[in-house]
Amino acid sequence: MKLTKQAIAEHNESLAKTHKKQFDYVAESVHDLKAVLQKLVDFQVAIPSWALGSGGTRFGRFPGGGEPRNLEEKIEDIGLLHALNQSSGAVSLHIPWDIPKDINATRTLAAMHGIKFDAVNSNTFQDQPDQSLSYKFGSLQHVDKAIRRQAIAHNIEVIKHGVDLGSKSLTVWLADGSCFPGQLNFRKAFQRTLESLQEIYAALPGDWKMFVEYKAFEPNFYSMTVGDWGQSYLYASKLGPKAYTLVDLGHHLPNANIEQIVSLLLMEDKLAGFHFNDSKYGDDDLTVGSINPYQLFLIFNELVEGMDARGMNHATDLGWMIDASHNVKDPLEDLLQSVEAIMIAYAQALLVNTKELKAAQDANDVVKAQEVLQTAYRTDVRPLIAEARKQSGGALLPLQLFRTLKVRDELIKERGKKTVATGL
Ligand SMILES: [Mn+2]
Repeated sequence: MKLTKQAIAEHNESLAKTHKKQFDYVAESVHDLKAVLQKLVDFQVAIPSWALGSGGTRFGRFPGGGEPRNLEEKIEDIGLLHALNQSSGAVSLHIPWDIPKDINATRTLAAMHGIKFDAVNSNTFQDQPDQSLSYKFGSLQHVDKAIRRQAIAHNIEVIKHGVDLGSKSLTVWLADGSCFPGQLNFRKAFQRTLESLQEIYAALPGDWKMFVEYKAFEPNFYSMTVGDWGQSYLYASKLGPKAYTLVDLGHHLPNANIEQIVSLLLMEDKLAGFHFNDSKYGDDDLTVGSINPYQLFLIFNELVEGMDARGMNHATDLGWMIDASHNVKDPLEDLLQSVEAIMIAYAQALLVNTKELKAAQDANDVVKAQEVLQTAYRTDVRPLIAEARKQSGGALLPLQLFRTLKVRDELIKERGKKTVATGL
């Protein structure tokens, strides 16, 4: 299905009057409106290739129909999202679930939709049918050198696919760890993992980055070999300047102060970027901003403050990706909501009065500091985001237009009711 410019124009026209009223109201209080809008226009969030189908749990999966059957259809789906919100101009590919069959055709198709290739992701957390050795007891940490070799070779192959596509980074998430006390020598597991990562690091092209993602628990329930930001930071520091720590919002223990982690990693120039999602209990992979939007705002506040302190480009100097799955929602609707939540948090962070905040901090005026932050957080910035979208050719209300045009019904007509996408 292709979304026409005319459909978007008609939708925007029908909402023009209401939008103008709402936009004018909020715009009046925004300092340097033009710059804020431009930052919102520039900001792009990569969509993971594994999130375009219905997600499942180990108990079951309930596909909703019309799911993309191959990489081409996944790129088309992201094209739809991007046409609607103009903020989803990248895809993060998972190998081996989404290996391009014809590189040139894949690149051309993506370019047609204005989609770039963000970080490529390796997978040593499950065994593939054609794989000779098992990752049951880990991959890069494994006691058996032959298994480590296989996992290293896979990561190097992923880099090669990424080079062909024009990606610039490799994300390594390891399920490695142990389920029971005594199963693993922590120190030796760390050393083996480091040595394996060093071999992968050595295969990175000069302008590439390696993102080392951490996770507190699951699938291993006693220890994870890259279990928190400290461990990831250790690997990234020992590996060298091209290695960074990737923060996945769902990969922390409950109540972790993620914004503080982000602030310090950024200060040390070791923050790779994000896997956005939200959670109530653990790695729930829920829609971004659905549970704790204030935390998301506080994270963006640290990002904006920290990136500005280092003179970084908000749009391009860190990796922005969604990593979520949707068990009961239409995946495309969920992704529209997720991108919107990210844009809202970013816009609110751009509105923080940094001068007032600094003055309050220097004066130990705790009440004022809270007021400054919450004034920004409680501003309804949705018309600003809608305006930025309109200026880039997107829809004022992407989700509404998605439903009006009955996009899912069209996709079911094209692809069938029983299609299943590869992914989580
Ligand atoms: Mn992740």
